[in-house]
Amino acid sequence: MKNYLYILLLTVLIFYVASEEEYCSVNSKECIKNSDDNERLKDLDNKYERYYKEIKNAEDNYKECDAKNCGCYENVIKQDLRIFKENGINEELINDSVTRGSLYQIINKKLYRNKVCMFPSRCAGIEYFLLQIAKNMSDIEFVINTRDYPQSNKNFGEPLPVFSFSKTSDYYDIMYPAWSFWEGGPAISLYPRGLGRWDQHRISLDKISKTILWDNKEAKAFFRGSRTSAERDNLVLLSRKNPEIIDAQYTKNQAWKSDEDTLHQPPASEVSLEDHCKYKYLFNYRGVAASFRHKHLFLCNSLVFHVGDEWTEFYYSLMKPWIHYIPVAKDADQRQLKRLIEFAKDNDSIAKQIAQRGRDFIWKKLRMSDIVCYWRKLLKNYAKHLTYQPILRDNVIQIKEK
Ligand SMILES: *[C@@H]1O[C@H](CO)[C@@H](O)[C@H](O)[C@H]1NC(C)=O
Ligand SMILES: *[C@@H]1O[C@H](CO)[C@@H](O)[C@H](O)[C@H]1NC(C)=O
Ligand SMILES: CC(=O)N[C@H]1CO[C@H](CO)[C@@H](O)[C@@H]1O
Repeated sequence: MKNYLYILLLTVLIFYVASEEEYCSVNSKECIKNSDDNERLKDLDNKYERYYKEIKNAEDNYKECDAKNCGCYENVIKQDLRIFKENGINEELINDSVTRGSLYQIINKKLYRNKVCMFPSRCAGIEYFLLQIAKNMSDIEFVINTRDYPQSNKNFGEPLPVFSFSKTSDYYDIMYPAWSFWEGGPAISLYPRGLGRWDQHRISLDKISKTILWDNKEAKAFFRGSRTSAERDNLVLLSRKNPEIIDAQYTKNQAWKSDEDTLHQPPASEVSLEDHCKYKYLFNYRGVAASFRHKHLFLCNSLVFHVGDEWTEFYYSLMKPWIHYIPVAKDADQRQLKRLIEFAKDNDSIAKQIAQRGRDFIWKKLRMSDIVCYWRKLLKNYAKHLTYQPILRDNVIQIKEK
């Protein structure tokens, strides 16, 4: 009997969710479907009031950081290392971390690493930067995790000084600039050697953004990516219903077997980063961890809708919702997604301004020189926490410039 009730309740609930659009037009003041134009405008003032307040609030509290000497990111480094401040990092702690990644050493201005790297092109993408700063670094050793997922969970075991490119607030990991700034990013058919060369993408995206100016962009929301997380489903489903304002489709990934893996429709073809710039509104979703798409989208000078705020890279916390991007709750339903897009469409000057600020942040504060600077500052600060003098280990190989 209990089971029966439960199933009945579930059925009603599913029906209710599925028919939400129809329900809301009857009951909700916020729903604009079926209402005449006058009412629609009156409604819009109310429904956007919250967004105006958020923007005003964000602008009142925003302070531009000083990009000189990668100063914007000093607090990120401080915060990540804080947990090791009291007791420092001893050799035992490093030994405990070794299984979580690749052990690197800088000894006598030379760079060394364990013989085996789990993802060689990711290690190469990291070593490109390490080689530049090794020349001016005291003797240190550290463990770099090249997997997507962070390693030192706050709920299990002692804090481990493991470097990871992305994390949530549940992890102690020390963030470092991802390998994909140079090489080893996701390999899709458009980027068969793996996304990398941030220096080159910066320039090509900037060029495109200057040929497709804001007023010439299509006032449409756009997303292309594989179904790495179901968080993306709502936008894709909404796009199927409202193709005139959204083009969000799933592409294949390596695990693709049938249309089921692209939410019961054939996979769409991949779209280059540059071709994203044709659209005014670009959605960024996390993947397994933070998405490598993120920084690229901003350089289109399009408005970024950034979904979820859990997964971060080292530079994310300096970018503020409503200043640099439109924040979207990770569990936003279709109605909420649609409303945010309509807000941007109806308020073009606001949308354009946020897009510009987002672009300016990435263009001026996330340069290749900032990445090198971040690595240097990170390792210099990390070095202060080591409680011992590292010596060259057995089983390491020297990494040399290619
Ligand atoms: C750490 O590991 C190295 C290499 O296995 C070993 O020589 C060293 O004694 C270990 N140090 C500590 C404190 O356990
Ligand atoms: C090397 O480090 C020292 C001390 O931190 C600093 O004074 C010097 O400018 C650095 N040199 C280079 C080339 O970065
Ligand atoms: C600043 C701005 O563009 N505000 C507009 C937002 O959208 C509503 C509804 O279309 C307009 O009334 C505002 O003027």
